[in-house]
Amino acid sequence: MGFKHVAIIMDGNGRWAKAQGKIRTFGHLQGSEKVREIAIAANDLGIEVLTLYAFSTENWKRPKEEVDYLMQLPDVFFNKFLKELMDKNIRIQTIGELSAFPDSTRNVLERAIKTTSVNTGMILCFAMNYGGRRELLLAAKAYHEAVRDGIIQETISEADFEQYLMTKDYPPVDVCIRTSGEQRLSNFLLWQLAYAELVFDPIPWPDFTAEHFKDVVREVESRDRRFGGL
Ligand code: V0D
Repeated sequence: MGFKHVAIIMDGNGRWAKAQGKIRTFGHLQGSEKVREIAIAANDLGIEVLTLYAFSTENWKRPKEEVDYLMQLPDVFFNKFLKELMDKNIRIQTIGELSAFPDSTRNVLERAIKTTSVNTGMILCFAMNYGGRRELLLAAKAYHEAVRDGIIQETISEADFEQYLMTKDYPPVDVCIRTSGEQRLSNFLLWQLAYAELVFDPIPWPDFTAEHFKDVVREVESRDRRFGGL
């Protein structure tokens, strides 16, 4: 039984570029090419949902030029890859608060979500202006309002509470991979990673390959089978 939901913290793009004397945005562009490659590999493996940490609630603190560059990456990405996503039957979705993005970025995202909504295969979910604590705070607020308005009973069950998370329509996260060696969650999917396998891989995201990704996922699946079940 293969994994249904894989999450990735795509770290190391800026450092990778700097290490070869290039500017950070060159690493981001290279990183977006890897999104395509790894999404296709995940689709090949039969994964149902691939959630990628593309932009955190902390990323607004980066220099304006870098943020501006990142804001147009979705457009560059879809101009190059939308046709291939359609061919592979892949659906684009997002988690996070899109309202904070410029209209131009939001329009691109909304168009891509709509265009690919006819597809029935893997969901490629971009976490955009996403933070795990923010998600939990918004869920707590919505949960409170639903109890207050008598929409749900105050049973405080985990299953009920999960319905207020941004990932409510997705299967549980089986594994989270962080590239480039840092061993932290950095506010990604805090609730969802409670039981997930964690992989901290030293390879920076722009050097990650489809073959390596498949090896990592298969290795963790066998780890999970040996220690997880009854
Ligand atoms: C930069 C590595 C694709 C991480 C990957 C706006 C840092 C490349 C997208 C993308 C980013 C997002 C949504 C979408 C289609 C594509 C992307 C950002 C950064 C932040 F619908 N790559 N990518 N978005 N990087």
